[in-house]
Amino acid sequence: KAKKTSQYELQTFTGWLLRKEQAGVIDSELTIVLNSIAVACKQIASLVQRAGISNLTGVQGATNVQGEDQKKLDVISNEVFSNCLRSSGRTGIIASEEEDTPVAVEESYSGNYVVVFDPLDGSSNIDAAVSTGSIFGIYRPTEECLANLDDDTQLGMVEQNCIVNVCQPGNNLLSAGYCMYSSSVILVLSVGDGVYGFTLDPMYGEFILTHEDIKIPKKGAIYSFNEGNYALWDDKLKKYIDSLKDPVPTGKPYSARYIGSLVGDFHRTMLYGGIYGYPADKKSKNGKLRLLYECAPMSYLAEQAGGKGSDGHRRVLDIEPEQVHQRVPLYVGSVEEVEKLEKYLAA
Ligand code: AHM
Ligand code: MG
Repeated sequence: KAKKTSQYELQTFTGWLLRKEQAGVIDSELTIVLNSIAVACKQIASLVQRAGISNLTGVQGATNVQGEDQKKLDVISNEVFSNCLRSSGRTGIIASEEEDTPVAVEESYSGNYVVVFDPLDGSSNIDAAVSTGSIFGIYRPTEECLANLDDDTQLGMVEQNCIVNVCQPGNNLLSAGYCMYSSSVILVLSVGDGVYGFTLDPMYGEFILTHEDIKIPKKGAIYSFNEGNYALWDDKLKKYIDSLKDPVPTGKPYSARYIGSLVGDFHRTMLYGGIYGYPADKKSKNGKLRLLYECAPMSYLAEQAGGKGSDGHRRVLDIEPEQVHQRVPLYVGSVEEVEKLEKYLAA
């Protein structure tokens, strides 16, 4: 007999995590890390919402390792994220878009996880109060106790005479997700058994389960690319984009939607279907988005939701990163849309 549910029964994120733990999907350590990420997201959400009032718009005056202007909120969000992970006592290494190299968390706990994140993605939107988001991925440290410790490439962190490998392929992800700061604040994540979405209830201050087992529609007539770069794209990609605007054979061309905020554009793609793309072009040979903390987490979520993430030729999750801030082209969304694009690029 089905259990009668009360209209007042809410599933909070914490309650959901505990159920996943009871079911053996995640362990208690990962529960703590995910909880601390949710706390960081709540804190960033409130900073973003009050940015105009608290004088947190505008640039900080510094550039990050990738030469990009850091917004005040980029720097603060990075600190918030790092602090929450640090105080969880379960994270050993963190790698962030805003840090030059991976950072070891020196606490009494050695920490079981490597967390990669972009604390405030799409921050160019902040000053206009348009959507932004945080993106994260969680790995188990693969300790390779290499003899040669002179290796100071960005491949890993030297810790206790071991190289803890931060640069792992998306295939190794234990969990990934994002939090979108928009008309509502939504935390979307996967722990390897589908994708779940939680909306922040401003009255309770809790993330409440609102999107159970999200599945990306198999196809969707929306494309999300920065078409301002059209002249810099290669001919195969131009042909693909041109085909989407051709009303033959369906009678209706595709719709263009582009916020310029990966989390917002990806979230819409998850719910409505379609394709999001950030291609390579004549100026940016590998595109703009970072493999470790942007492309791999989004591709993992897409696959968990029955969609696809590709660099145009291969699965993003199969790509072995060589550098922390490595960029790759990204095409992600509905299976049929991503496959259609791959066919054009392979032609
Ligand atoms: P950021 O990490 O510096 O914020 O850059 C990533 C953002 C993505 O959110 C978005 O998809 C893309 O950059 C937009 O770039 P562009 O302005 O070139 O279209
Ligand atoms: Mg980013």
